[in-house]
Amino acid sequence: MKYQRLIQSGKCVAVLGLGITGKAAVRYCQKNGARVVVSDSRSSERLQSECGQFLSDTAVEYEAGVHSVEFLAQADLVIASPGIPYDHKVIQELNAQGIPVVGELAVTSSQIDIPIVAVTGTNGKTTVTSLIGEIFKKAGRNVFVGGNIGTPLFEYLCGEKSADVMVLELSSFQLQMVGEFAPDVAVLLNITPDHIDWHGGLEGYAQAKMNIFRNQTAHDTAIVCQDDTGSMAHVADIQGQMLTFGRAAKNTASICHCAISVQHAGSLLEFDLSGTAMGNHIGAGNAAAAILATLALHVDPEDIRRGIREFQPAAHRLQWVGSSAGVNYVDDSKATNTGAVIAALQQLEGKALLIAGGKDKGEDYRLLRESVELKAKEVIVIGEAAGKIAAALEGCTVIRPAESMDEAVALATGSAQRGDTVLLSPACASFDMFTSYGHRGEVFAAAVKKIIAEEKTMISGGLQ
Ligand code: UMA
Repeated sequence: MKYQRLIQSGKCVAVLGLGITGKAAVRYCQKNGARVVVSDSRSSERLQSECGQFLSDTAVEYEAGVHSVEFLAQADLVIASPGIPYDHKVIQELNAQGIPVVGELAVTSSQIDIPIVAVTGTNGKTTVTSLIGEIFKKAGRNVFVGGNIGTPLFEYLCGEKSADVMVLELSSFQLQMVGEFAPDVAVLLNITPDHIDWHGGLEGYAQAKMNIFRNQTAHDTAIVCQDDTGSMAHVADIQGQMLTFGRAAKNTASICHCAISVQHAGSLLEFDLSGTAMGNHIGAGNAAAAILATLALHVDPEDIRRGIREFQPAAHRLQWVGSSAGVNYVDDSKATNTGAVIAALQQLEGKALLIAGGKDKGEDYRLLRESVELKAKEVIVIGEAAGKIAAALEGCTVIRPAESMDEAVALATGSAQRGDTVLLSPACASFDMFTSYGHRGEVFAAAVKKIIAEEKTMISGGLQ
């Protein structure tokens, strides 16, 4: 409520950053009668070319290429996009002047009167968020699925608001400024190093993640993974009812291969994942989290089983893209941190030809050494971080550089043998060579298809 009174007629709201969140924030604030101004770090030309239509449709006053205190101080409230570091100089200066700078969750949470499931973690959050959404749909619920997965909460609040339950994927960026946000069910999947440069260290990153539980009370549910040391090191302050999942039998949801046993309301529920997309080492943990979250909101176990059975995970997450001569090609372009790469390597059967690299996010690639030694026959390094990764993995396995994705796939294919997997799992952001991780995955898939087609041509040529 605190910030809502600053978003109305007679008030001015400044929106920092005109990306997906920023645009939705502008619409939301204008709908509520506030005057809105925008500040974006892009040059005036770029902002005009990328957002010209939006700027003229909304007729907002804006500054480009800079975030200046002089411009922003006209506002009663500043809404910052998630990608803007909370320790940005301008945010500190505005705070010093008593102008509140907040994130989307802090502004919107008081406007939501339906149950909220919030999901965070370094890896798996998009899959778990989508799976929970799918289960609610199977249970006949009208569910809004949003947050970091794509649709901002501001956008939901500008629309029909017809959902009866909400599932939000939340990044550490979004959790940085939560205000009074208190989800009914909060899920923390794991904490391993990611966005370290942005948060100034692992502890800062972990603290942001733990904000998902910060405003919960004993009536709320907190779900954590007992097997994840990064999460368990931080659970002492959790106020909600804590449910755990993991390999040990003592967990609320205990995982044994492809089966999950759940202690629920005095009885034991069994979930068999075999034959489903979740029927593997990583999938089982994600399914366990989704089962606990949906049971907490009273979904029928049969609807949960149906949701899991029919669930198809999103693209670029350990996505099989083809095979040739007994070699599998797997696109895990979404793996933009070391934890995700380790998880991918653990999950693979056989050996991997790992393609890694891209734009460095300040990761310590030495964390990959153990998994690489165990599972990777070779690492092909690409992009800006190629040298840093090669140095960190020196002595673990064969390391070879490649200039392009085509070359990386060709090198990996040349070394692969029957039963091996060529795995794109970069541990880095994509922006040095590609427009997004999705684009990187598509370029990988195109290179794979080209190689498979060439191999087929060679085989049929040889048979003639
Ligand atoms: N900008 C500035 N000043 C800065 C930095 C950025 O003005 O100092 C401007 C940029 O010009 C840009 C805009 O801010 O136009 C971008 O805003 P943003 O980076 O906050 O991103 P949005 O477009 O609002 O998208 C965000 C999430 N992006 C990030 O957190 C980086 C999207 O997650 C999310 O889908 C969307 O909100 C809706 O909730 C993407 C992501 O990469 C998928 N997330 C990271 C991840 O998953 O690892 C956290």
